[in-house]
Amino acid sequence: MFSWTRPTRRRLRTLSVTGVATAVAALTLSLLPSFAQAAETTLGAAAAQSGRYFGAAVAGQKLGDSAYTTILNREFNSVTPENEMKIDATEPQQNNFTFGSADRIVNHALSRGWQVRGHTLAWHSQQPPWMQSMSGSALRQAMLNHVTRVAAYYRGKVVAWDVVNEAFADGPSGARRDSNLQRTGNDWIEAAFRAADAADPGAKLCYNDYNTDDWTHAKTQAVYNMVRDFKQRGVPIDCVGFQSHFNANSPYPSNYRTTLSSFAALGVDVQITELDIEGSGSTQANTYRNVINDCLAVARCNGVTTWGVRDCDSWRSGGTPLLFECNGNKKPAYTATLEALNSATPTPTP
Ligand code: 9MR
Repeated sequence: MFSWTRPTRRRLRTLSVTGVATAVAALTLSLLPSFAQAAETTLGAAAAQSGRYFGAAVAGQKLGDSAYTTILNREFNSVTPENEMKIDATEPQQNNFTFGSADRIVNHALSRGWQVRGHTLAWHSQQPPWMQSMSGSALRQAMLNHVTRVAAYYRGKVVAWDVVNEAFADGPSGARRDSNLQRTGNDWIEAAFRAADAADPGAKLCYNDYNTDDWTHAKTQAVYNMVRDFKQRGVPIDCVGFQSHFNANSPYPSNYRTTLSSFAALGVDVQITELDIEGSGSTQANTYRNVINDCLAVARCNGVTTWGVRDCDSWRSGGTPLLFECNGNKKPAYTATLEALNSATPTPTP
């Protein structure tokens, strides 16, 4: 008699087989993959088992593509508008706010009971021309007005905002990134967080960045020190987003889990906000599995968003970094991600 039971998951069955040892082994091996997927069959439902969400960056113009929405609607339960909530999209002329493109995505999500991550209120990039040419106190006021108006408009609809995006420099300096916003004064980031808090007290307020995945990097440490300082001084910050765009030049680091847990220990949620991993086959699948397992190991890592749905939807489509082929087929990376999510304990434990 051979009996195999996966220890932690509900709704998994016990396999009992009699017979010669080789036949048992062969049968077991052939059944393992399907048993590993047996708990839930979509990413969103699998993530929900441990109280997490699984999201995708959504491009509004693709909502008319039924091949795209079939996958989106089946697999995901959170969205981040890929470009539609950025400053150039929502305030193309100063004090003239346009929310139509973002609303289309928000309504698609909310009508299905999904979450929305807002991206992003204050950023050096994708500023409309009027803002690019501003400086000093006029720019500071314009930035705060933007944060206030957009966060207030989406009050109650956006679960978490990337209040400030990519404000630190790459490389060994650990310095702030130079930008027109930074030149308004070093306190521009906390000013943006306070404005967002006043406009939408119920939203989780996140700082979001890339190349902050390796715990030893100066940029990671600089963001960590800022978040620790904010928590100590009572600046309203609730979460840190790790974009996690991984490729040969910016590889998944073996200390990623240390990074996530160290930030979480400061008393903030951590979220994987723009995940994509260039590559293919089992190598790519294994890295996706590692990333998901790292998140699952940290109680305050409460969700994952991939930066797009299919490879051809990606900003780096040549690197085939996502979970679905362009024809909609699930990749090995999808299976690895689903298996990892299905292996999580039912609710995050501290
Ligand atoms: O995916 C976005 C792409 O469509 C835009 O052209 C680009 C413009 O800056 O922004 C991309 O999204 C970025 C995100 O807003 C912030 N982190 C890096 C993402 C990839 O460049």
